[in-house]
Amino acid sequence: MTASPVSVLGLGMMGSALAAALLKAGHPVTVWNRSPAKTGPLVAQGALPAATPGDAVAASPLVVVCLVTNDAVQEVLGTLGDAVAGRTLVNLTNGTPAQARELSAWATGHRARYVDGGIMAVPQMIAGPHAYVFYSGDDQAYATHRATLAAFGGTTWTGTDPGRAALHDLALLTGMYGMVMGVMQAFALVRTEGISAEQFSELLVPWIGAMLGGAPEWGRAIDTGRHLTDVSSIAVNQAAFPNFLAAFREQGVSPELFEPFQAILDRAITEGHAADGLSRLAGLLTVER
Ligand code: FVH
Repeated sequence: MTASPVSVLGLGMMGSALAAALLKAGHPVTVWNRSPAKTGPLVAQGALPAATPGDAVAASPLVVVCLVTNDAVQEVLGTLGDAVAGRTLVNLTNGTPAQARELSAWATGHRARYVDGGIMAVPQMIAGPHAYVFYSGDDQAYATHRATLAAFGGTTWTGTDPGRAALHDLALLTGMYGMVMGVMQAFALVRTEGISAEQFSELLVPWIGAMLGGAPEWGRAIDTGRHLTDVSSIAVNQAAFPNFLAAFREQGVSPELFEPFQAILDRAITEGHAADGLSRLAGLLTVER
């Protein structure tokens, strides 16, 4: 059976990796990029270049979009109008749940099917064993094209609400950025005394891994609303935290990433949660919308 044609809009680092994976899986691939020079390497691998986004969309029933931001996606899709009718758009651009829902409504209004996605991989990981993508939106379109999308890596369906994939993507990346902030602060701190960051990472990696092992327990506490702890209370953390901010200042390291954490620990105490574990913070972070 011939593999079905796919068009890819956007040949940045990620879009190029996606197009290459589709070619490798045997699909006829049409590519479009705002700066045409980026089509060169893909054309050398067998892709067909499209002069306009409209030409690319006309070439395939499945159109994968991977641009820098949602604004860029809106700009490009806005030029297409009804040319998208009958097509399935799979948008793998980073965005918010609300943006995904808006694009889905736009696609429906133009008689296209919409699937949103969140890529859990860097370009070099695409088509490898550890890459996967969250998907949400039109379940029939997803079912039709799932085997094709598997060229990128694992496929994880998160539901028919188009915003669900972005929510999962952003939540996982939020955990990652929290880790990046802590790791960079730790490196900045040890470097003030001439300790090698690479050497220190040998202590940091197992420590963070061990601490992260507590996540399921925090999750259980958050789900059940039972935050009382005999391990590490908010009171003990709030009492110790000024030492961190003081040490950062003494050592010549900016406290700007960590001051907000002191603020929320202080609020937790003020609001009567001294005896609770850190799992209580998730609830305190929930605000009206
Ligand atoms: N790279 C990564 O590690 C992450 C992994 C997880 C997913 N992200 C998201 O993927 C989207 C694309 O990221 P990227 O790495 O491909 O980004 P760039 O290499 O910077 O390529 C950006 C492409 O967007 C095109 N573009 C920008 N503005 C416009 C516009 N106004 N109209 C049309 N196209 C536009 C750009 O075109 P050009 O500059 O080459 O002409 C590139 O094709 C992103 O959401 C990540 O968060 C990647």
